[in-house]
Amino acid sequence: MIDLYALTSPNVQKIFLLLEELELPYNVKLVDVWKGEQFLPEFIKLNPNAKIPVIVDHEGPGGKPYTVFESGAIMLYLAEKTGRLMPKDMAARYEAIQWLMIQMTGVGPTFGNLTHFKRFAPAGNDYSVSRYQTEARRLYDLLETRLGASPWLGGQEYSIVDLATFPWTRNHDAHGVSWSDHPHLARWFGAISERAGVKRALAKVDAIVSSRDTAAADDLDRIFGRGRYARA
Ligand SMILES: N[C@@H](CCC(=O)N[C@@H](CS)C(=O)NCC(=O)O)C(=O)O
Repeated sequence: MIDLYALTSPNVQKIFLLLEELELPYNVKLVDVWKGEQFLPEFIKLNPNAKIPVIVDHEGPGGKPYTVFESGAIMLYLAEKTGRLMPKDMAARYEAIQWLMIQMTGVGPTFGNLTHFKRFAPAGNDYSVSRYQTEARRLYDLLETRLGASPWLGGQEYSIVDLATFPWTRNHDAHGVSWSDHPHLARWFGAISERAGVKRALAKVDAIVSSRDTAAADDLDRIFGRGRYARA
């Protein structure tokens, strides 16, 4: 059995998607990051970086419990554990890993910062909005070009790379990007959306009640490292 420490954000959605796709049994343990539960000592023991997602695999290597944090590492771990959703051939596998790294280091941080500056930051951050909007558009175009040359983001096979990137593209409208001028992304997004495991995962995420929209000013200051929490 696997424990998944989670709430609703895209990095967490990735792991719901993967666990459902792999049909592995798991328990969801909610960590309300909007209330600061990621900073509780018992959670820091699981992830010193104080972020979700985290998994605890009670049948880890050697039959012992094993904890994994960082969504990309969790996906690689579950792919290796099951022998699924990553190419077996080394060259193909490293091609996929390169695109996984683009999601982890480019798509996730850029789209996340774009949402932050558009939705949560006080007004007057035009430079930041412009910087992240421009980089987000560049990354959408990169994914479009990739999917024009390859059926899936990782290469010839559907893989964890598709499941890692998909949740970040669900907000493409809010990112100011339309599928009408990204036909390859539209084809890819539609195909993933139709998968049974993806539908099950998104239904589970939708059923989780997050306190994001009701968070108090101090809760927002804590998660965003501002106000009395700022260290600048
Ligand atoms: N690189 C990490 C990022 C994880 C992350 O940013 N998690 C967010 C939710 S999506 C979180 O826990 N935020 C709480 C905080 O920053 O205090 C991963 O991919 O797992």
